[in-house]
Amino acid sequence: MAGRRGALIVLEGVDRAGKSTQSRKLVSALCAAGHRAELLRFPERSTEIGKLLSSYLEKKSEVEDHSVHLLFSANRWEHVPLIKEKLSQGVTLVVDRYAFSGVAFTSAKEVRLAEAAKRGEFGHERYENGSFQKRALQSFGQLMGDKTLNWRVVDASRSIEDVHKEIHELCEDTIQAAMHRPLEELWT
Ligand code: 2DT
Ligand code: MG
Repeated sequence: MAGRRGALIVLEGVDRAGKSTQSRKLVSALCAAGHRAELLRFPERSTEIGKLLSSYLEKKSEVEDHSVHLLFSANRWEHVPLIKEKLSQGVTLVVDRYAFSGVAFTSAKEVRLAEAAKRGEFGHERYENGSFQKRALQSFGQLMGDKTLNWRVVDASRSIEDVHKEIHELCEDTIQAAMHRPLEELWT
């Protein structure tokens, strides 16, 4: 069908919510159902910018807070031409984190100094601790106030299969709806 485009599906949430597992399963299920679907993730650590981010996240290097925020943003922008091309070709993209993680994780830093004094770090990577994730979750809640985006909240405490079934059903609807919306709306 002419003009038929793919949907941009973003999975957001705190660390260990199951986004990566669900993203992979979703792409497989959509492809099995006859859609063209591909997986993307951010940060995408394979590019030059992505390598800087990976090193920062693994605590192998230090980057000033504003600068690292811009590097995360640049890491998405360097993929926007590819994203637009795929969507316009009719490929549905399932994205494991996008700009909402950028806002949520940077804003969660703003009260870090006071909290960090009280709590120990217990993750391997930067940001992997309970108090930081809690603030990021609060920020995701605020971002969901934007009703121009089609947010759906999925209860990730259930089994992998139950969560997958719900996400897959939601995405089938989204793919149908996306076909009737022009691509330009995504970047205005
Ligand atoms: P993964 O564990 O999903 O690889 O993420 N992050 C992510 C930011 O701080 N800003 C961003 O713009 C993005 C996309 C969230 C690694 C960490 O990177 C954080 C967790
Ligand atoms: Mg992680």
